[in-house]
Amino acid sequence: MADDLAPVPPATPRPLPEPDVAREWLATMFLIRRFEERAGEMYAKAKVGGFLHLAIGEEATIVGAARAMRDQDFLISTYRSHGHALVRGTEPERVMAELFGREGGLCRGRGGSMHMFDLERRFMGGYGIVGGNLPIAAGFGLASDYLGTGDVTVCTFGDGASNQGTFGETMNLAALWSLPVVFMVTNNRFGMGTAVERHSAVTDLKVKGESFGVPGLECDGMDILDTHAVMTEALRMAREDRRPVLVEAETYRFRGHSMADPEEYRTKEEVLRWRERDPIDLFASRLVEASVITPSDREAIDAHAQAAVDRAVEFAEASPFPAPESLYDDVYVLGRQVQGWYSVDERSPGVHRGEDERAMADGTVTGH
Ligand SMILES: Cc1ncc(C[n+]2csc(CCOP(=O)(O)OP(=O)(O)O)c2C)c(N)n1
Ligand SMILES: [Mg+2]
Repeated sequence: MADDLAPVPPATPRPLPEPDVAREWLATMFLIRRFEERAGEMYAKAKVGGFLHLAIGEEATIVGAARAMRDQDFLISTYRSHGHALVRGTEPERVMAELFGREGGLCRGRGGSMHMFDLERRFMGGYGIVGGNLPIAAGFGLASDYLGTGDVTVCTFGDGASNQGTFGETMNLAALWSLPVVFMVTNNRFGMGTAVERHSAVTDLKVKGESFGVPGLECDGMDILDTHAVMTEALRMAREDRRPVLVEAETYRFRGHSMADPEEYRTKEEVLRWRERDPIDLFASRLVEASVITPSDREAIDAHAQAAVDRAVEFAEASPFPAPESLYDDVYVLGRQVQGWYSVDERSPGVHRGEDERAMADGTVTGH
């Protein structure tokens, strides 16, 4: 890959937030980093089944985006989503136990690494299908509009996913229906082993929504301050101007695509060059320079993250596997358990679109 693709820091450094806020951002990036490292170790020890995709190197995109959101906003991501659960406040114990396939996991061990889901914290998953989360995000946006809330959905996906048919379809409807969704393309330079310039005719990914009517912004995804500032503006546009926005975050994953990646498509030197802009080191150094923290505070914050991850592994180890007879629990939806779209009817009085169809489904109306 060419040197000129390395990210350039923003010309004017962004201002720091309040010290307590800055410390929390750093602590959360450390938590994600240490969690991911340990998850990788546990995978190597065969404690984790299925696939495992780590977001090491991408922490600023996760924390910068999530901290620009309100609690009631929706977040939806991909199979690289442990950090998205953690940043929304899901306990590391439950995320680790989910990786281990245990009963104490976030989805009772049913989802595994790729299918985290925490409705209470409005983290809407965890999807294994590349580009599969975009139309779902548009659905959340439509629901927010329909219900008249001010909630915004943030949808993260990769550079590779921007080539999927779902990308164009979703951009079109999101713009046509003015949906309050921020689409964040996490450009980590590769879709598996294929570099962005080999998989996308247009490599300036922020412009890929423009012909559909979705404006694009861009941030330095290695810089949490820049990511947060740009995402704050994107969320404002979605919430106040009622329109979708596409934000390209320039980042890099320091590890392979998944644990099964021999990384033959890039050189060690390239990875090292990007590691010089490690998002955690960049932010921690800035905080030390500004005397917000001391070097020993940094160590303490890191140690705290490591202790949280130790507890998560202990919890996961101690949690039982689901009972074999529970295999089919939560798989089939039976009869009237189906709530689906017509639950909208039950939230407010009066006649709604779809009411007739519901009656038809019940057999109380025979059709028109
Ligand atoms: C529809 C579909 N096609 C292919 C795959 C296999 N696959 C899994 S991840 C991936 C690469 C996606 O790259 P990108 O969107 O850049 O996200 P990243 O993994 O870099 O975060 C592919 C091709 C899949 N999961 N779903
Ligand atoms: Mg990618």
